Amino acid sequence: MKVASWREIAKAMDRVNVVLEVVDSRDPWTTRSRKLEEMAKKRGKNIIVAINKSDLVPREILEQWVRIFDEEDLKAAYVSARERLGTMRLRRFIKREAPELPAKVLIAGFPKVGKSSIINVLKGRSSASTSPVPGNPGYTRHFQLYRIDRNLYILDSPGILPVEGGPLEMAIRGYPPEELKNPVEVAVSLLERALRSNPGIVKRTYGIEETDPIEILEQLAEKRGWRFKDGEPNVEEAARQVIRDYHRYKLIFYVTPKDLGLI
Ligand SMILES: Nc1nc2c(ncn2[C@@H]2O[C@H](COP(=O)(O)OP(=O)(O)O)[C@@H](O)[C@H]2O)c(=O)[nH]1
Ligand SMILES: [Mg+2]
Repeated sequence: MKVASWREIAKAMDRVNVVLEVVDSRDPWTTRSRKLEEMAKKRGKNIIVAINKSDLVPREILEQWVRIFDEEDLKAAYVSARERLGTMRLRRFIKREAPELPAKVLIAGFPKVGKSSIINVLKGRSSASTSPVPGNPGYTRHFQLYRIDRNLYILDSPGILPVEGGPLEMAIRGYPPEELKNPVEVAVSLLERALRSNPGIVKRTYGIEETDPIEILEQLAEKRGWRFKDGEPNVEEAARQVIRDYHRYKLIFYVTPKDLGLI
């Protein structure tokens, strides 16, 4: 996973007039980056929030998120890059919100929010013929501006934001579970959220009836035969599995604005 530095992001930002911040519908609040938003504001760049993976969350919740972002003066639209839902609307939205045409767009966000998928759908059928714009000053191999149509150019390389925050935030922001120092603590929080959001989820995903997160991890380790050397269930491996399953959409749940006390 190649992560850009904030300096690189800033440099890329200087070449565009729109920043498309991609967040994950399952938890838009944690996957947004206030730092990115501030950088964009300071540079006078328009920001559009693409709430991606909308196929995983009910529409009414997505509508709530759009309104919440709106209250923060951020234009937002939900899309599913995977199902190609809302992507034509997103194209039109970007052009409408650009300060001038062509819209030149940097797509940025934390790892795995779907930046590359969105770039691909925005390119659409024209992708075969897209090519770097010659004479675009200062562009490098890493940040090439591609012409999608007369009014829409995008930087071909997404800005991958460095993953920062507390352990739970880092996990939700796509940090690999293998590299987390305390996966158990993170998995416990994730399971608490999952059970709150979708009480039947643990039973459906793992066939485990338990509702206490630690017990769930123990039973998962037992079921899979993961043990520490002393024979105890290896809850750390189970915890990493739970985080992986969140990343891979096997453990599906989402956070609502209400859960976070935002409405
Ligand atoms: N369910 C769902 N998965 C998506 C969507 N967009 C991307 N993904 C998946 O999310 C993962 C990361 O996508 P990718 O575009 O590589 O994210 P990036 O790291 O931000 O560039 C992949 O497994 C995609 O298939 C979406 O709209 N819905
Ligand atoms: Mg990518």
